[in-house]
Amino acid sequence: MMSWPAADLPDLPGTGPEPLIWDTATGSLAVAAPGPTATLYACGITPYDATHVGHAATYLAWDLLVRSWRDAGKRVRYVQNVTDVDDPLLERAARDGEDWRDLADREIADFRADMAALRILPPAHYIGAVEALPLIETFNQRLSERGSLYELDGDTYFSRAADPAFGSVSGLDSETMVRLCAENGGDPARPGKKDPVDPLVWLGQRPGEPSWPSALGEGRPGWHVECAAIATHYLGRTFDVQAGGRDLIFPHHEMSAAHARVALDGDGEPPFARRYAHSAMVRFDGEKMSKSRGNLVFVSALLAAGNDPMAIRLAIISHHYRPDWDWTADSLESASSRLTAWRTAVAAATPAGWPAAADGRAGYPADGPAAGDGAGQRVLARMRERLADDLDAPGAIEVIDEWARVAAAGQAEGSGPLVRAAVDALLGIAL
Ligand code: 5CA
Ligand code: ZN
Repeated sequence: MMSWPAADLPDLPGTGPEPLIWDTATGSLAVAAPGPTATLYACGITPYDATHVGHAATYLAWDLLVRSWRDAGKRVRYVQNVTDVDDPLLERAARDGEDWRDLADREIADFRADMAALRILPPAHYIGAVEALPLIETFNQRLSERGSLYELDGDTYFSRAADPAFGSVSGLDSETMVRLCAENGGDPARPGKKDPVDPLVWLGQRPGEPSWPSALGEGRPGWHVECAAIATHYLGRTFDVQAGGRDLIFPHHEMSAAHARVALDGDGEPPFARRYAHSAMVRFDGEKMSKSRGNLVFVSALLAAGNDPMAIRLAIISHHYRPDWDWTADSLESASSRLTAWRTAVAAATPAGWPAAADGRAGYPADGPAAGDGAGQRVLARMRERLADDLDAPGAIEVIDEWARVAAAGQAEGSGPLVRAAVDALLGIAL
């Protein structure tokens, strides 16, 4: 599936420190990707409603991680899926009398436009569940060969008992697991299951619903196996970071990891992700912003109302990605005034005759004049340090705020171009 266009990433002098990220599985701060190539799988949208601020916040968090990795001199392999066949999408299409494919195509196109407007760097592989059906089939065959699947009235379940390490991502007790399954697409109360939390890997054909042939019978894929198959196919049996909103910790990421551990042999280390990164839930009117609750603030609506996409981006990343937070009506106003202050400061600290940036590019020449850059170099070093420390964007923003006050008073002469490039490359904000 087509990804979206990448914003330019200006070159910065030197390289940043090794990025650390909070790992849910170990409950500790850890090196996000130890090698020269960082591999990331971020769970993508289920395309039945437009991108809301919560989605944007989650994808912005991983965008900051990608930017920090690139700044640390790493190559990045980033994969994201699209759950383009699943219950909520089919239900919405049926409710509105629309073909599910048309609904998905439209929402995916809108999502791409929103991601590009917010300058979120695209994944190299953007993969839909439907196009991944052959991978899912192969993956399910492996699960089947390992005796981890069982049939129940035409549907096929994965037995959690097949994975001795089950629970190692979320660390939850059984009661909580059962509750979260019920809340997140599972069917713990269905009679005949070996264990209430066992997830579907293949759903037998239902009247009026799409289906595909499989060795498990005509049907459609389960949710967790979709991500397990796509992630390990494109990134290898073991990869660096599995990322998603914290509502995906259980059952989704636990189940995908369990599937992979059972289906695949480790390559000297356990299959699936080395680290599990989870972002906060953004609330609106005191409740998690969600399609099912309907309390949504759409990115496209904010853009259509004439808001500067950079103000939307700044409003979101001024919250750290881990603690839950509330989107409020005045979020954009304060981001806009901060943006104006930064732009004024950059202008004040840019030498006369500095070439105007073309097409919004920050254009700091890597071999450019270093004179007068002392303040800029200090800002860059501090921003890098903040962002490599569990994506502390609010900390990095504070560094720019301080610099902007000094620069606006004419006391950071010459540092404008470097700060502008740093804000662009590390925070994704074009000034
Ligand atoms: N397709 C699956 C993942 S494979 C899915 O969860 N899709 S989604 O459209 O429901 O969510 C897409 C991403 O946005 C997920 O990482 C989810 O955790 C995140 N997300 C959903 N609601 C919020 C919210 N209110 N705040 C922050 N992130 C959210
Ligand atoms: Zn997923």
